[in-house]
Amino acid sequence: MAEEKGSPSISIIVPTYNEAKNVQKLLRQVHACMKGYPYEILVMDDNSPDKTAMKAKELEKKIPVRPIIRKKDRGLAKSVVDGFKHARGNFLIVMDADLSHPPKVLPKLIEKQKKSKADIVVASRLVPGGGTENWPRSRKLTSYIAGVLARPLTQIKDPMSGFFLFNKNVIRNVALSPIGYKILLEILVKGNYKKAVEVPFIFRDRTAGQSKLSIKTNMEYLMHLSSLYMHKVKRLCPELRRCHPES
Ligand SMILES: Nc1nc2c(ncn2[C@@H]2O[C@H](COP(=O)(O)OP(=O)(O)OP(=O)(O)O)[C@@H](O)[C@H]2O)c(=O)[nH]1
Ligand SMILES: [Mg+2]
Repeated sequence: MAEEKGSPSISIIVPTYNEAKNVQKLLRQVHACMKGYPYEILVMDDNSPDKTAMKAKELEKKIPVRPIIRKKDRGLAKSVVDGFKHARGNFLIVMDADLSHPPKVLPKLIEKQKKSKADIVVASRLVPGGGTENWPRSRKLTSYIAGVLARPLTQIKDPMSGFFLFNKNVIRNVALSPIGYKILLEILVKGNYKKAVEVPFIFRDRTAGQSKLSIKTNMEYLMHLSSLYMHKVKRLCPELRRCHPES
């Protein structure tokens, strides 16, 4: 990826599974919103049967997109972490493919980082101006409970967001062991950074394709949460770390 003078390069990482109906629309919108920024998009596809990666590849000549097909160790957070390894940018952005994360927020994340010099900028549903559109009460409740359970781990109001930007140095030499969906929470708990900030955005429900959220996702979240609490406790108690140095 060509790097323009004075401005860092950005890698946008998009995990996909069966997003053939959304991926080209997303790529076009991202490209329009990223005008003037040196960037690349990595479509991290878990070998979708609907050929999402092929759809992305069709735009390769017009848009700086690299579709990467993954056949092993599938999963949302795992594919995102794999994307971190392939990324060439100094700043990494993670966003969903289903247009729930509006591409017009991308420049806001980038400009906020430049202004605040934050290491992490989270697109947040839970700061003034942010929110969700058309969520049923059950989903609001699950999301609320998930947020409450994570509160002691971070100051960030929306650590469940799947839409965020961070400096690659934050995860340098950090062993990420993602389970399920919530990779931002793991980065906030394990990463090396001084400043994390939030910018508001409205999460819109997908209009095409299907959600991959399931009961299993919620169970995985609880497992993930307990391992992050253990990590935090060991950081605070060196004695425990000496007994269990592996984590
Ligand atoms: N690579 C990969 N991507 C996935 C996997 N599961 C989901 N994704 C992608 O991760 C993003 C978020 O998944 P969604 O199913 O939209 O989850 P959600 O946004 O929490 O739920 P909805 O509001 O129902 O859309 C989308 O871009 C999906 O295509 C997976 O197992 N592997
Ligand atoms: Mg979605």
